[in-house]
Amino acid sequence: MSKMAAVVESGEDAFKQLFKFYKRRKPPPDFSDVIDFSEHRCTGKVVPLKLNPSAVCDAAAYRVGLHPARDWRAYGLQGYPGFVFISNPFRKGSQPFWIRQCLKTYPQKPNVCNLDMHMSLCDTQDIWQRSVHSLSSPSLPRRQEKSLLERLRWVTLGYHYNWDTKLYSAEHHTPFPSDLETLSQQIALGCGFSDFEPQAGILNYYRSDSSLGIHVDESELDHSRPLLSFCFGQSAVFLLGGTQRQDPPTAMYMHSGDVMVMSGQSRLLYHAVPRILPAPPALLSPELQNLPASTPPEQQQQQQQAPPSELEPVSEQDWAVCLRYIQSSRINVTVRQVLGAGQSFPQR
Ligand SMILES: O=C(O)CCC(=O)C(=O)O
Ligand SMILES: [Mn+2]
Repeated sequence: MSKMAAVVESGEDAFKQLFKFYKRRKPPPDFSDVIDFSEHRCTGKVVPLKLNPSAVCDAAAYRVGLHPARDWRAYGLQGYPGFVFISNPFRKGSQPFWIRQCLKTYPQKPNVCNLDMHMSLCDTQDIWQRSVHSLSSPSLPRRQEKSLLERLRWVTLGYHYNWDTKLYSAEHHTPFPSDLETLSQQIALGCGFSDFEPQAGILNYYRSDSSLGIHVDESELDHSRPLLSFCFGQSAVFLLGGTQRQDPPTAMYMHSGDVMVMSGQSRLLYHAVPRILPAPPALLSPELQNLPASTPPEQQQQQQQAPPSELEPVSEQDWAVCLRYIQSSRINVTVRQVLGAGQSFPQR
């Protein structure tokens, strides 16, 4: 019997126990039951999934940094209909753009972040500018205070999720970023959702000792729409459970660039992130090759031959800050449709 099986059999609440098992530091847990989709092996519960590549135009995918949809490696899990795992569909050199958006652009106003809860508008006006100095100077002595970027835990986009009431509202809304909207729609199209409307986003920023507790995302009013999840930076163990909080979960790794779709019968499953893990170098380093604005002439020529991309180049200075951040942190972006077609918020 594996160590994990012994743990599960010892009590009723299998999810809680496995969460604690993977969160444990000393002694470190046995990770051998964690599914790794990057190994491209369809063993155990893992099944290859046929997506709908003809629904995604190659040029549209290219513009947001994705490979053509026919090259996406998609997997499902037996017992989890509607769950789709796409193993890093991003082209090399495109993750830096999305990482920079998550760290420099999306935390800006009018978006909302955890720092707004206890700081003045003026102090959270430019999180990036106020953090770059300490994050780009590796030789600085040990700092007393963490930079704002290091204290960033979440950002909300579009209909802003209210963490206290667990509700969205018509009143608390700002425009959803159009680049993230386009990226999400390409992924949704490939998964057979032609009318997905990204209306709310939650960005979670994890340090190496962070975790995310067991929960279901049920605040959206239309559960027939998929929930999309994008990962960047360090890896994580993700636990996908059942419709009951105590149902035993399946553990899987999420690496940088991986995309997960929870739809259909898997849209309302319990899930959690018990652990952040160092990314295997082979999975992260090649993905983080930035193609900066000042690319050498021969490479520029190669880029000119490629179709136009909406991804604005990331400057070397910005990338140095992102790289330093991402070397010890993970960013997760979930994109949600809150309202169905023609639906509105109930009157309160
Ligand atoms: O970080 C993750 O992979 C999961 C995030 C999540 O479940 C959420 O934001 O609701
Ligand atoms: Mn969630």
